[in-house]
Amino acid sequence: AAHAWRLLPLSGGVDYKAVAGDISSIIKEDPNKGPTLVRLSWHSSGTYDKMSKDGGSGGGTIRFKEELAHGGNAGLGETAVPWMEDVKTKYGDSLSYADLYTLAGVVAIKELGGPTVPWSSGRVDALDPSAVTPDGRLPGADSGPPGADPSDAAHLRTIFNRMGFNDQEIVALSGAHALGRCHTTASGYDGPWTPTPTMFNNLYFSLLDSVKWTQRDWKGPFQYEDEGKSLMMLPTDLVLIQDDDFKKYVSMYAKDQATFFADFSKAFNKLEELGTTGLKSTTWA
Ligand code: CCH
Repeated sequence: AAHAWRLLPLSGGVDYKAVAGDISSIIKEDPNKGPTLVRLSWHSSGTYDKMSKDGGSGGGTIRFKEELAHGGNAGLGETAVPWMEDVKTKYGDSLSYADLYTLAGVVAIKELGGPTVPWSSGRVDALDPSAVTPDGRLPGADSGPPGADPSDAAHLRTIFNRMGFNDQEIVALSGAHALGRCHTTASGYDGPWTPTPTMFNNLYFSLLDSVKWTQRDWKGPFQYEDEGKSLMMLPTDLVLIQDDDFKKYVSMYAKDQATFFADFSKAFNKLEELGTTGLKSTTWA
């Protein structure tokens, strides 16, 4: 009995290494789930507004149908959100959805070969959808030729400055499009950005910088394709090489994967902590 405390789980009742292990198993079984979990994690956080100080990952509100109905979240209610339910059930009330969704993103990034992004626990779920922010806070990839609103540099800056990110952080975060793909059943866009969509690397930047991107001729929304017609870019991706202040970071990350990993790690950690209070730095890997 003198040493009974040793049996207590760490960090307020949840063994986050075990939770991370359960998330890893889901990704190992189907690596294509990893990128979608990264998207869940980012969308759960990307609603933050630094002026009104609402939104962000803190309340885990992306689980509510009201938030999943937002245009930018198309597909997540049928994929990443239900994929996390068994993990949530296993740990019960001691694990918040808000912690689970943010942890899923950093676990997926590491599992797919990326950096170990620092992560903190302690988010407390909102109990009802009243904390869901209005639709329109996530970036729109909207179709249109260069310069068309809202697929322009000003749109990206408006959205990301509202969260508190500068040009360099916007470009670093965008490198997550090394992972995954667009689904016609979700956003309406189609295809992967890189030939290795389950590997976290700096290929998004080198492809953006070196490939000749042309408008795809198809019935779907305006998007770009490469000459081989196997890769894609969104109008908002191309903005990163059309705007000189963005482009200098694209060129830098295309040449230097280590700097990309370091900068991405800092920016993603910041993203996952927007709109939170009282977090505790947590060893998860
Ligand atoms: Fe993204 N993203 N994203 N994205 N995104 C899509 C998919 C992924 C935009 C639009 C889209 C970030 C920034 C932007 C991921 C991570 C990040 C899709 C396809 C669209 C559209 C969704 C579908 O059809 O399934 C736009 C616009 C921006 C503007 O900045 C940032 C920042 C991140 C993370 C840090 C990942 C990962 C995916 C792949 C998801 C999957 O299911 O494969």
